[in-house]
Amino acid sequence: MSEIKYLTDSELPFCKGCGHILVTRNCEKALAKLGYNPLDVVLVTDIGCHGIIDKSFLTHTVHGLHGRSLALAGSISMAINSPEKKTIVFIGDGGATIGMQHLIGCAHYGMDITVIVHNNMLYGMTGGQPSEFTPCGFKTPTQPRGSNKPGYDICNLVSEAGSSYTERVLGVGDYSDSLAKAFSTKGFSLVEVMEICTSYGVKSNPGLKLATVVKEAGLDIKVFNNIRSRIYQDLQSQKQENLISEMRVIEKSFNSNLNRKLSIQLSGSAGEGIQSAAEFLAKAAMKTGLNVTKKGSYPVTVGVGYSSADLIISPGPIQYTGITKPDVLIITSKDGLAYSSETARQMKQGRILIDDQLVTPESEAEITKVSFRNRAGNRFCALYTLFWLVNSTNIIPREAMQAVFRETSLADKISLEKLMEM
Ligand SMILES: Cc1ncc(C[n+]2csc(CCOP(=O)(O)OP(=O)(O)O)c2C)c(N)n1
Ligand code: SF4
Repeated sequence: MSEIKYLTDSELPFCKGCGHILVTRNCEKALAKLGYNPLDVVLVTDIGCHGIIDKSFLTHTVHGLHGRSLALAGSISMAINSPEKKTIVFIGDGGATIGMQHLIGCAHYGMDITVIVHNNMLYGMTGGQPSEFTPCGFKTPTQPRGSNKPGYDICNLVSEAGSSYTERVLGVGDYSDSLAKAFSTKGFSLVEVMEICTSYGVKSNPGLKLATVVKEAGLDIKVFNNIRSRIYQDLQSQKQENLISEMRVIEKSFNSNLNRKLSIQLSGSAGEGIQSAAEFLAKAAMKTGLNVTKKGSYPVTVGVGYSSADLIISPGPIQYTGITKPDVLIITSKDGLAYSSETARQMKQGRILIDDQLVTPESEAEITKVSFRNRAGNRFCALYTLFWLVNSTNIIPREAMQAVFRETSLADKISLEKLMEM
Protein backbone atom coordinates (compact mmCIF):
# COMPACT_ATOMS: atom_id res chain seq x y z
CA MET A 1 0.00 0.00 0.00
CA SER A 2 1.28 3.51 -0.77
CA GLU A 3 2.47 5.92 1.93
CA ILE A 4 0.47 8.82 0.50
CA LYS A 5 -1.43 10.84 3.10
CA TYR A 6 -5.10 11.59 2.46
CA LEU A 7 -6.00 12.91 5.91
CA THR A 8 -4.54 15.54 8.23
CA ASP A 9 -3.29 14.36 11.62
CA SER A 10 -6.08 16.15 13.48
CA GLU A 11 -8.69 14.16 15.36
CA LEU A 12 -11.79 13.26 13.33
CA PRO A 13 -14.69 15.56 14.27
CA PHE A 14 -17.40 12.97 15.02
CA CYS A 15 -19.03 11.70 18.24
CA LYS A 16 -17.41 8.64 19.76
CA GLY A 17 -18.55 5.47 17.95
CA CYS A 18 -20.11 7.34 15.02
CA GLY A 19 -20.07 5.24 11.83
CA HIS A 20 -18.83 8.26 9.88
CA ILE A 21 -15.38 7.65 11.44
CA LEU A 22 -15.19 4.26 9.76
CA VAL A 23 -16.36 5.67 6.43
CA THR A 24 -13.47 8.16 6.60
CA ARG A 25 -10.90 5.51 7.51
CA ASN A 26 -12.14 3.03 4.90
CA CYS A 27 -12.19 5.74 2.28
CA GLU A 28 -8.59 6.66 3.14
CA LYS A 29 -7.63 3.00 2.87
CA ALA A 30 -9.41 2.50 -0.47
CA LEU A 31 -7.76 5.59 -1.99
CA ALA A 32 -4.36 4.33 -0.78
CA LYS A 33 -5.03 0.89 -2.26
CA LEU A 34 -5.63 2.52 -5.63
CA GLY A 35 -2.69 4.93 -5.19
CA TYR A 36 -4.59 8.09 -6.06
CA ASN A 37 -2.69 11.36 -5.83
CA PRO A 38 -4.69 13.35 -3.21
CA LEU A 39 -4.88 16.32 -5.56
CA ASP A 40 -6.45 14.13 -8.23
CA VAL A 41 -9.36 13.50 -5.86
CA VAL A 42 -12.28 15.90 -5.39
CA LEU A 43 -14.40 15.13 -2.35
CA VAL A 44 -17.79 16.83 -2.47
CA THR A 45 -19.54 16.73 0.88
CA ASP A 46 -23.16 17.50 1.67
CA ILE A 47 -24.64 19.28 4.67
CA GLY A 48 -24.73 17.17 7.82
CA CYS A 49 -22.33 15.65 10.34
CA HIS A 50 -20.55 13.65 7.61
CA GLY A 51 -19.86 16.96 5.81
CA ILE A 52 -17.69 18.43 8.54
CA ILE A 53 -15.03 15.90 7.53
CA ASP A 54 -13.86 17.97 4.57
CA LYS A 55 -11.42 19.93 6.72
CA SER A 56 -9.66 16.65 7.55
CA PHE A 57 -9.09 15.53 3.95
CA LEU A 58 -5.93 16.54 2.10
CA THR A 59 -7.73 16.06 -1.21
CA HIS A 60 -9.64 18.88 -2.89
CA THR A 61 -12.89 19.37 -1.00
CA VAL A 62 -16.11 21.19 -1.89
CA HIS A 63 -18.93 21.67 0.60
CA GLY A 64 -22.29 21.56 -1.18
CA LEU A 65 -25.75 22.73 -0.19
CA HIS A 66 -28.04 20.18 1.44
CA GLY A 67 -28.96 17.53 -1.13
CA ARG A 68 -27.19 19.42 -3.91
CA SER A 69 -23.71 17.88 -3.60
CA LEU A 70 -24.56 15.45 -6.41
CA ALA A 71 -25.29 18.26 -8.84
CA LEU A 72 -21.95 19.86 -7.99
CA ALA A 73 -20.04 16.60 -8.20
CA GLY A 74 -21.65 15.62 -11.50
CA SER A 75 -20.53 18.84 -13.14
CA ILE A 76 -17.07 18.66 -11.57
CA SER A 77 -16.61 15.14 -12.93
CA MET A 78 -17.71 16.26 -16.40
CA ALA A 79 -15.16 19.05 -16.31
CA ILE A 80 -12.20 17.00 -15.09
CA ASN A 81 -13.13 13.74 -16.82
CA SER A 82 -9.92 11.74 -16.73
CA PRO A 83 -9.08 8.19 -15.59
CA GLU A 84 -6.48 9.46 -13.07
CA LYS A 85 -8.97 11.74 -11.33
CA LYS A 86 -11.78 10.78 -8.98
CA THR A 87 -14.87 12.64 -7.80
CA ILE A 88 -16.39 11.31 -4.59
CA VAL A 89 -19.59 12.42 -2.86
CA PHE A 90 -20.20 12.06 0.87
CA ILE A 91 -23.90 12.43 1.60
CA GLY A 92 -26.16 11.48 4.50
CA ASP A 93 -29.53 9.75 4.25
CA GLY A 94 -31.01 13.19 4.98
CA GLY A 95 -29.19 14.81 2.05
CA ALA A 96 -30.02 11.83 -0.15
CA THR A 97 -33.70 12.35 0.77
CA ILE A 98 -33.60 16.06 -0.02
CA GLY A 99 -31.55 15.59 -3.20
CA MET A 100 -33.12 12.34 -4.38
CA GLN A 101 -33.70 13.54 -7.94
CA HIS A 102 -30.06 14.62 -8.21
CA LEU A 103 -28.99 11.19 -7.00
CA ILE A 104 -31.22 9.28 -9.41
CA GLY A 105 -30.37 11.74 -12.18
CA CYS A 106 -26.60 11.29 -11.72
CA ALA A 107 -27.04 7.51 -11.90
CA HIS A 108 -29.26 7.85 -14.95
CA TYR A 109 -26.78 10.11 -16.76
CA GLY A 110 -23.91 7.78 -15.82
CA MET A 111 -22.01 10.64 -14.18
CA ASP A 112 -18.47 9.51 -13.37
CA ILE A 113 -18.72 9.79 -9.58
CA THR A 114 -18.75 7.53 -6.53
CA VAL A 115 -21.40 8.33 -3.95
CA ILE A 116 -20.99 7.12 -0.38
CA VAL A 117 -24.33 7.35 1.39
CA HIS A 118 -23.77 7.55 5.13
CA ASN A 119 -27.11 6.01 6.05
CA ASN A 120 -27.43 6.41 9.81
CA MET A 121 -31.23 6.27 9.37
CA LEU A 122 -31.89 9.83 10.55
CA TYR A 123 -30.88 13.48 10.28
CA GLY A 124 -27.87 13.47 12.61
CA MET A 125 -26.76 17.09 12.62
CA THR A 126 -30.16 18.59 13.43
CA GLY A 127 -31.03 16.31 16.31
CA GLY A 128 -32.24 13.00 14.92
CA GLN A 129 -35.36 13.66 12.86
CA PRO A 130 -36.42 10.73 10.60
CA SER A 131 -35.44 10.79 6.93
CA GLU A 132 -37.11 8.91 4.08
CA PHE A 133 -34.53 6.17 4.75
CA THR A 134 -35.61 5.53 8.34
CA PRO A 135 -36.78 1.90 8.57
CA CYS A 136 -40.28 1.03 9.74
CA GLY A 137 -40.34 0.82 13.53
CA PHE A 138 -36.99 2.61 13.97
CA LYS A 139 -37.38 5.18 16.73
CA THR A 140 -36.05 8.72 16.56
CA PRO A 141 -36.27 11.60 19.07
CA THR A 142 -39.15 13.16 17.09
CA GLN A 143 -40.91 9.83 16.37
CA PRO A 144 -40.51 8.01 19.68
CA ARG A 145 -43.03 5.32 18.68
CA GLY A 146 -41.03 4.53 15.58
CA SER A 147 -41.42 5.30 11.91
CA ASN A 148 -44.63 3.90 10.43
CA LYS A 149 -43.43 3.25 6.89
CA PRO A 150 -40.42 1.53 5.29
CA GLY A 151 -37.45 3.60 4.17
CA TYR A 152 -36.19 3.86 0.62
CA ASP A 153 -33.96 1.16 -0.79
CA ILE A 154 -31.52 3.53 -2.46
CA CYS A 155 -29.38 0.74 -3.90
CA ASN A 156 -32.34 -0.68 -5.80
CA LEU A 157 -33.35 2.78 -6.98
CA VAL A 158 -29.95 3.82 -8.38
CA SER A 159 -29.28 0.37 -9.73
CA GLU A 160 -32.54 0.57 -11.71
CA ALA A 161 -31.63 4.08 -12.82
CA GLY A 162 -28.36 2.90 -14.35
CA SER A 163 -25.66 2.85 -11.65
CA SER A 164 -22.61 0.94 -12.90
CA TYR A 165 -21.62 -0.37 -9.47
CA THR A 166 -23.88 -0.48 -6.42
CA GLU A 167 -23.24 -2.08 -3.07
CA ARG A 168 -24.72 -1.93 0.42
CA VAL A 169 -22.35 -2.64 3.31
CA LEU A 170 -22.71 -2.80 7.06
CA GLY A 171 -20.69 0.11 8.40
CA VAL A 172 -18.45 -1.98 10.62
CA GLY A 173 -14.87 -3.22 10.22
CA ASP A 174 -12.93 -3.04 6.98
CA TYR A 175 -15.04 -2.45 3.88
CA SER A 176 -12.33 -0.61 1.96
CA ASP A 177 -12.35 -3.23 -0.83
CA SER A 178 -15.98 -2.35 -1.57
CA LEU A 179 -15.11 1.35 -1.73
CA ALA A 180 -12.05 0.61 -3.90
CA LYS A 181 -14.25 -1.39 -6.28
CA ALA A 182 -16.67 1.54 -6.52
CA PHE A 183 -13.84 4.08 -6.98
CA SER A 184 -12.31 2.07 -9.80
CA THR A 185 -15.59 1.62 -11.69
CA LYS A 186 -15.98 4.05 -14.57
CA GLY A 187 -19.31 5.84 -14.48
CA PHE A 188 -21.73 6.13 -11.58
CA SER A 189 -21.14 4.02 -8.49
CA LEU A 190 -22.74 4.07 -5.07
CA VAL A 191 -21.96 2.41 -1.77
CA GLU A 192 -24.57 2.69 0.94
CA VAL A 193 -22.97 2.35 4.35
CA MET A 194 -25.44 1.31 7.05
CA GLU A 195 -24.81 2.92 10.45
CA ILE A 196 -26.68 3.86 13.60
CA CYS A 197 -26.08 7.42 14.85
CA THR A 198 -24.65 6.86 18.34
CA SER A 199 -26.02 10.10 19.74
CA TYR A 200 -29.65 9.81 18.56
CA GLY A 201 -30.25 6.38 16.98
CA VAL A 202 -28.65 4.28 19.71
CA LYS A 203 -30.26 6.36 22.47
CA SER A 204 -33.74 6.07 20.93
CA ASN A 205 -33.39 2.32 20.23
CA PRO A 206 -31.40 0.91 23.16
CA GLY A 207 -29.93 -2.53 22.54
CA LEU A 208 -30.91 -2.63 18.85
CA LYS A 209 -28.16 -4.17 16.74
CA LEU A 210 -27.25 -2.69 13.34
CA ALA A 211 -27.32 -6.06 11.54
CA THR A 212 -30.77 -6.81 13.00
CA VAL A 213 -32.38 -3.53 12.01
CA VAL A 214 -30.93 -3.76 8.48
CA LYS A 215 -32.14 -7.36 8.09
CA GLU A 216 -35.61 -6.60 9.45
CA ALA A 217 -35.85 -3.65 7.08
CA GLY A 218 -35.30 -6.09 4.19
CA LEU A 219 -32.16 -4.26 3.07
CA ASP A 220 -29.81 -6.81 1.54
CA ILE A 221 -26.09 -6.49 2.19
CA LYS A 222 -24.79 -7.23 -1.28
CA VAL A 223 -23.60 -5.98 -4.64
CA PHE A 224 -26.57 -5.06 -6.82
CA ASN A 225 -26.24 -6.50 -10.29
CA ASN A 226 -28.69 -5.08 -12.74
CA ILE A 227 -28.87 -5.87 -16.43
CA ARG A 228 -29.54 -2.17 -17.10
CA SER A 229 -26.28 -1.27 -15.32
CA ARG A 230 -24.37 -3.16 -17.99
CA ILE A 231 -26.13 -1.21 -20.75
CA TYR A 232 -25.15 2.02 -19.01
CA GLN A 233 -21.56 0.78 -18.60
CA ASP A 234 -21.37 0.31 -22.40
CA LEU A 235 -22.70 3.83 -22.89
CA GLN A 236 -19.95 5.10 -20.60
CA SER A 237 -17.26 4.05 -23.05
CA GLN A 238 -18.81 6.32 -25.68
CA LYS A 239 -18.67 9.40 -23.44
CA GLN A 240 -17.39 12.67 -24.87
CA GLU A 241 -14.19 14.54 -24.03
CA ASN A 242 -14.03 16.53 -20.82
CA LEU A 243 -15.33 20.10 -20.81
CA ILE A 244 -11.96 21.70 -20.07
CA SER A 245 -10.27 20.11 -23.09
CA GLU A 246 -12.95 21.64 -25.30
CA MET A 247 -12.08 25.15 -24.12
CA ARG A 248 -9.99 27.22 -26.49
CA VAL A 249 -6.64 28.27 -25.08
CA ILE A 250 -5.92 32.00 -25.34
CA GLU A 251 -2.23 32.33 -26.21
CA LYS A 252 -0.18 35.25 -24.90
CA SER A 253 0.82 37.34 -27.93
CA PHE A 254 1.38 40.81 -26.43
CA ASN A 255 2.99 42.37 -23.36
CA SER A 256 1.24 44.53 -20.82
CA ASN A 257 2.69 47.23 -18.57
CA LEU A 258 -0.07 46.79 -15.99
CA ASN A 259 1.70 46.25 -12.66
CA ARG A 260 -1.28 46.20 -10.28
CA LYS A 261 -4.81 44.89 -10.02
CA LEU A 262 -7.33 46.99 -11.95
CA SER A 263 -11.08 46.71 -11.44
CA ILE A 264 -13.60 47.92 -13.99
CA GLN A 265 -17.38 48.00 -13.68
CA LEU A 266 -19.28 48.39 -16.95
CA SER A 267 -22.97 49.20 -16.51
CA GLY A 268 -25.60 49.69 -19.14
CA SER A 269 -28.80 48.16 -20.47
CA ALA A 270 -29.80 44.60 -21.31
CA GLY A 271 -29.48 43.83 -25.02
CA GLU A 272 -26.69 46.35 -25.54
CA GLY A 273 -23.78 43.91 -25.45
CA ILE A 274 -22.50 44.72 -21.95
CA GLN A 275 -21.46 41.16 -21.09
CA SER A 276 -19.94 40.43 -24.49
CA ALA A 277 -18.02 43.73 -24.42
CA ALA A 278 -16.60 42.80 -21.00
CA GLU A 279 -15.62 39.38 -22.36
CA PHE A 280 -13.97 41.08 -25.31
CA LEU A 281 -11.72 43.13 -22.99
CA ALA A 282 -11.13 40.03 -20.82
CA LYS A 283 -9.86 38.11 -23.86
CA ALA A 284 -7.64 41.00 -24.94
CA ALA A 285 -6.17 41.21 -21.43
CA MET A 286 -5.55 37.45 -21.43
CA LYS A 287 -3.73 37.83 -24.73
CA THR A 288 -1.25 39.99 -22.84
CA GLY A 289 -0.76 37.30 -20.20
CA LEU A 290 -2.91 39.00 -17.55
CA ASN A 291 -5.32 37.18 -15.24
CA VAL A 292 -8.97 38.16 -15.44
CA THR A 293 -12.18 37.46 -13.54
CA LYS A 294 -15.61 38.56 -14.70
CA LYS A 295 -18.91 38.64 -12.87
CA GLY A 296 -22.12 39.50 -14.68
CA SER A 297 -25.13 41.01 -12.90
CA TYR A 298 -28.59 41.42 -14.41
CA PRO A 299 -32.21 40.87 -13.36
CA VAL A 300 -33.76 37.39 -13.78
CA THR A 301 -35.72 38.86 -16.68
CA VAL A 302 -32.52 39.07 -18.71
CA GLY A 303 -34.04 40.93 -21.66
CA VAL A 304 -34.97 44.13 -19.82
CA GLY A 305 -33.41 46.52 -17.31
CA TYR A 306 -29.76 46.88 -16.37
CA SER A 307 -26.81 44.72 -17.27
CA SER A 308 -23.52 45.13 -15.46
CA ALA A 309 -20.14 43.39 -15.61
CA ASP A 310 -17.36 43.48 -13.02
CA LEU A 311 -13.93 42.85 -14.53
CA ILE A 312 -10.77 42.41 -12.52
CA ILE A 313 -7.53 42.41 -14.49
CA SER A 314 -4.27 41.65 -12.76
CA PRO A 315 -0.70 40.51 -13.36
CA GLY A 316 -1.05 38.25 -10.29
CA PRO A 317 -3.63 35.59 -9.40
CA ILE A 318 -7.16 36.78 -8.50
CA GLN A 319 -9.06 34.64 -6.02
CA TYR A 320 -12.54 36.13 -6.38
CA THR A 321 -15.01 37.78 -8.71
CA GLY A 322 -17.03 40.94 -8.16
CA ILE A 323 -16.10 44.48 -7.12
CA THR A 324 -17.40 46.86 -4.44
CA LYS A 325 -15.45 50.01 -5.39
CA PRO A 326 -14.09 49.85 -8.94
CA ASP A 327 -11.02 51.75 -10.14
CA VAL A 328 -12.94 52.57 -13.29
CA LEU A 329 -16.72 52.79 -13.55
CA ILE A 330 -18.20 53.01 -17.03
CA ILE A 331 -21.88 53.92 -17.46
CA THR A 332 -23.55 53.79 -20.84
CA SER A 333 -27.30 54.14 -20.15
CA LYS A 334 -30.00 55.24 -17.69
CA ASP A 335 -30.42 51.62 -16.52
CA GLY A 336 -26.68 51.39 -15.90
CA LEU A 337 -26.71 54.70 -14.04
CA ALA A 338 -29.57 53.56 -11.80
CA TYR A 339 -27.69 50.31 -11.07
CA SER A 340 -24.28 51.90 -10.37
CA SER A 341 -25.16 55.31 -8.89
CA GLU A 342 -24.60 54.05 -5.32
CA THR A 343 -21.23 52.58 -6.38
CA ALA A 344 -20.36 55.95 -7.94
CA ARG A 345 -21.33 57.71 -4.71
CA GLN A 346 -19.06 55.41 -2.69
CA MET A 347 -16.05 56.05 -4.97
CA LYS A 348 -13.60 58.42 -3.26
CA GLN A 349 -11.06 58.08 -6.07
CA GLY A 350 -10.72 56.41 -9.46
CA ARG A 351 -12.41 57.34 -12.64
CA ILE A 352 -15.94 57.39 -14.03
CA LEU A 353 -16.58 57.38 -17.77
CA ILE A 354 -20.20 58.21 -18.54
CA ASP A 355 -22.21 58.86 -21.67
CA ASP A 356 -22.65 62.60 -22.12
CA GLN A 357 -26.45 62.33 -22.40
CA LEU A 358 -26.73 61.06 -18.83
CA VAL A 359 -27.03 62.96 -15.57
CA THR A 360 -23.67 63.32 -13.82
CA PRO A 361 -23.61 61.00 -10.79
CA GLU A 362 -22.65 62.17 -7.33
CA SER A 363 -19.05 61.04 -6.70
CA GLU A 364 -15.58 62.11 -5.60
CA ALA A 365 -14.06 60.16 -8.52
CA GLU A 366 -12.79 61.96 -11.62
CA ILE A 367 -15.71 62.08 -14.06
CA THR A 368 -15.27 62.16 -17.85
CA LYS A 369 -18.30 62.58 -20.11
CA VAL A 370 -17.96 61.21 -23.64
CA SER A 371 -20.42 60.96 -26.50
CA PHE A 372 -20.22 57.14 -26.54
CA ARG A 373 -23.76 56.39 -27.69
CA ASN A 374 -23.86 59.00 -30.43
CA ARG A 375 -20.56 57.82 -31.85
CA ALA A 376 -21.04 54.04 -31.75
CA GLY A 377 -24.83 53.57 -31.63
CA ASN A 378 -26.84 51.54 -29.11
CA ARG A 379 -25.46 48.15 -30.10
CA PHE A 380 -21.75 49.00 -29.92
CA CYS A 381 -21.75 51.71 -27.31
CA ALA A 382 -20.45 49.38 -24.57
CA LEU A 383 -17.68 47.91 -26.70
CA TYR A 384 -16.68 51.39 -27.81
CA THR A 385 -16.29 52.55 -24.19
CA LEU A 386 -13.74 49.77 -23.62
CA PHE A 387 -11.79 50.64 -26.80
CA TRP A 388 -11.88 54.24 -25.58
CA LEU A 389 -10.55 53.20 -22.17
CA VAL A 390 -7.71 51.14 -23.67
CA ASN A 391 -6.80 53.88 -26.15
CA SER A 392 -6.74 56.58 -23.49
CA THR A 393 -4.96 54.65 -20.74
CA ASN A 394 -2.84 51.91 -22.34
CA ILE A 395 -3.80 49.41 -19.60
CA ILE A 396 -3.18 46.85 -22.33
CA PRO A 397 -1.77 47.43 -25.82
CA ARG A 398 -4.45 48.46 -28.30
CA GLU A 399 -3.09 45.75 -30.64
CA ALA A 400 -4.53 43.15 -28.28
CA MET A 401 -8.01 44.68 -28.74
CA GLN A 402 -7.51 44.74 -32.49
CA ALA A 403 -6.43 41.08 -32.48
CA VAL A 404 -9.60 40.04 -30.61
CA PHE A 405 -11.66 42.12 -33.04
CA ARG A 406 -10.16 40.21 -35.99
CA GLU A 407 -11.11 36.87 -34.40
CA THR A 408 -14.79 37.89 -34.37
CA SER A 409 -17.26 38.58 -37.16
CA LEU A 410 -17.82 42.12 -35.87
CA ALA A 411 -16.23 43.63 -38.99
CA ASP A 412 -19.54 43.00 -40.84
CA LYS A 413 -21.32 45.26 -38.35
CA ILE A 414 -18.87 47.95 -37.24
CA SER A 415 -15.46 49.03 -38.47
CA LEU A 416 -12.36 48.75 -36.36
CA GLU A 417 -11.50 52.33 -37.30
CA LYS A 418 -14.78 53.50 -35.77
CA LEU A 419 -14.00 51.70 -32.50
CA MET A 420 -10.47 53.12 -32.47
CA GLU A 421 -11.66 56.70 -32.98
CA MET A 422 -11.50 58.92 -29.92
C1 LIG B 1 -32.09 22.79 2.32
C2 LIG B 1 -31.79 22.53 3.78
N1 LIG B 1 -32.72 21.92 4.52
C3 LIG B 1 -32.48 21.66 5.82
C4 LIG B 1 -31.28 22.01 6.39
C5 LIG B 1 -31.02 21.73 7.85
N2 LIG B 1 -30.13 20.61 8.05
C6 LIG B 1 -28.81 20.79 8.31
S1 LIG B 1 -28.01 19.35 8.61
C7 LIG B 1 -29.45 18.48 8.42
C8 LIG B 1 -29.48 17.00 8.62
C9 LIG B 1 -28.42 16.23 7.93
O1 LIG B 1 -28.68 14.87 8.03
P1 LIG B 1 -27.97 13.82 7.08
O2 LIG B 1 -27.95 14.33 5.70
O3 LIG B 1 -28.60 12.50 7.28
O4 LIG B 1 -26.46 13.84 7.59
P2 LIG B 1 -25.86 13.45 9.03
O5 LIG B 1 -25.91 14.70 9.85
O6 LIG B 1 -26.72 12.37 9.59
O7 LIG B 1 -24.46 13.02 8.73
C10 LIG B 1 -30.53 19.31 8.07
C11 LIG B 1 -31.90 18.86 7.84
C12 LIG B 1 -30.32 22.64 5.56
N3 LIG B 1 -29.11 22.97 6.05
N4 LIG B 1 -30.60 22.91 4.28
S1 SF4 C 1 -24.70 13.25 15.98
FE1 SF4 C 1 -24.79 11.17 15.17
S2 SF4 C 1 -24.20 11.38 13.01
FE2 SF4 C 1 -23.56 13.24 14.07
S3 SF4 C 1 -21.42 12.87 14.63
FE3 SF4 C 1 -22.70 12.32 16.36
S4 SF4 C 1 -23.05 10.12 16.12
FE4 SF4 C 1 -22.35 10.90 14.16
